Amino acid sequence: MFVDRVSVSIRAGDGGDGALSFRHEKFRARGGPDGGDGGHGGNVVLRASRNQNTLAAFRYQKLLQAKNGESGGKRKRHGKTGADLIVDIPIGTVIADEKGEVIADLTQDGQTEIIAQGGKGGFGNAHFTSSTRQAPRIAERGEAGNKLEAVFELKMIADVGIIGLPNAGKSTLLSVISNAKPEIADYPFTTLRPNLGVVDVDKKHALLFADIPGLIEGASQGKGLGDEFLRHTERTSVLLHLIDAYNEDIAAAYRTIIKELADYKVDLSTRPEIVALTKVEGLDKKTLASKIKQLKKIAPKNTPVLAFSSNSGEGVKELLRTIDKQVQKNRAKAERVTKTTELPVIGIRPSDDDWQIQPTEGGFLVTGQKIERFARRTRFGEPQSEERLRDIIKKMGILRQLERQGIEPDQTITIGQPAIGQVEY
Ligand SMILES: Nc1nc2c(ncn2[C@@H]2O[C@H](COP(=O)(O)OP(=O)(O)OP(=O)(O)O)[C@@H](O)[C@H]2O)c(=O)[nH]1
Ligand SMILES: [Mg+2]
Repeated sequence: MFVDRVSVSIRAGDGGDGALSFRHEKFRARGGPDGGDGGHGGNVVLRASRNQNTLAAFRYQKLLQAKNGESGGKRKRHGKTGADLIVDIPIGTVIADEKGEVIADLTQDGQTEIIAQGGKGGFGNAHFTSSTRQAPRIAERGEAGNKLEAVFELKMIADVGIIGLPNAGKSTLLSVISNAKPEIADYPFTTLRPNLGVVDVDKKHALLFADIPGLIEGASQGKGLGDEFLRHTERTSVLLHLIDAYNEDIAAAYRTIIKELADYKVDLSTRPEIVALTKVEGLDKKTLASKIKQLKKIAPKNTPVLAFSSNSGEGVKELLRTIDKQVQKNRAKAERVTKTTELPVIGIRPSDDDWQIQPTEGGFLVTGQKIERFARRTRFGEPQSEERLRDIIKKMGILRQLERQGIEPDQTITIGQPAIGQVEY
């Protein structure tokens, strides 16, 4: 199991401001209010996709930002809604907030989750006309979109484990079929830690390959680099066993690895395997055919035995096709066995409507998601806007509580910490 972990900044779009404007009419000094509403900000949406296998993309794209809504205009013109940002992530990605609390856990292909909500657009003053208020000077500010610092974590299980003796050409294969750039050299134990690579089999799907450090005889007793790395292949669908075609005794090479697989703490020698000879670009057909025949004899029945060259590219496509077929077959089998999927863990967030009050020097401090949201939409200093906020404070039942706690006529109500704004009681 590999753990891929990235931290990502997430910014939903801000809502556009509502417009404050009055109609201009030819024969009237001042027409009615016609300020349009601001557009809503876009959401940041995560979507689980089977086409994504790693979080590698987020090492380069650390900021996920949806579009802001546009401001409203004259003549009741609505501001344009900000587009959502839809981000594909691998199935099985767990998303946590800065405190480490899990906020989403995407377990199924196509499942989506709004991870950051766009801010609502502010109402323009046209919205606030009423029989008693014919020239409203209230226009709301757009709400800020949600912002958060998130950690994406993916526990990855490779589909294919590339194994073999040192120098077999494992890393070279990974480098030609995937986006990985492993170190390659003509001495043993070049690879000291597994390399991962995503291989696009076709436009629709990709496979995750793990290039495992070379094994030698006695690896299970700690020889060479030991066999600890085989743990990464415990749950792979297929083992791709590579053998250097120029090895003097390919049968012995094959058996050495199989023995080490058998001696690993769980017997891996019975796992589905594909055997492939490497570096075959210079071999004549006859020699190659006899080598393949030799391996077919000793490998378990129905084990595909192929040959390819990373240098010339011959046989690579067919190898990938064979691997893909095997992976799909084994996956289908595995799915039938483990139908008991775990329940997704979704963090419980406090209700938006909650609010708290506490006394301050000149009055009271009110905090809470919803009330703070309204405060952010308010243009402080505009009497009518403040009046409206006071109305909301009353409607939410906050005022009653303030009165119970003994708010005095000359005191102020501060909203948010740090303060977003203040209104008089
Ligand atoms: N001629 C030829 N040489 C190859 C081919 N593939 C790999 N090689 C060479 O074989 C040597 C070993 O390749 P690596 O990919 O590093 O082998 P490895 O199996 O990853 O080796 P370790 O990491 O040490 O276990 C390098 O010198 C490669 O250039 C091939 O298709 N043809
Ligand atoms: Mg290597």
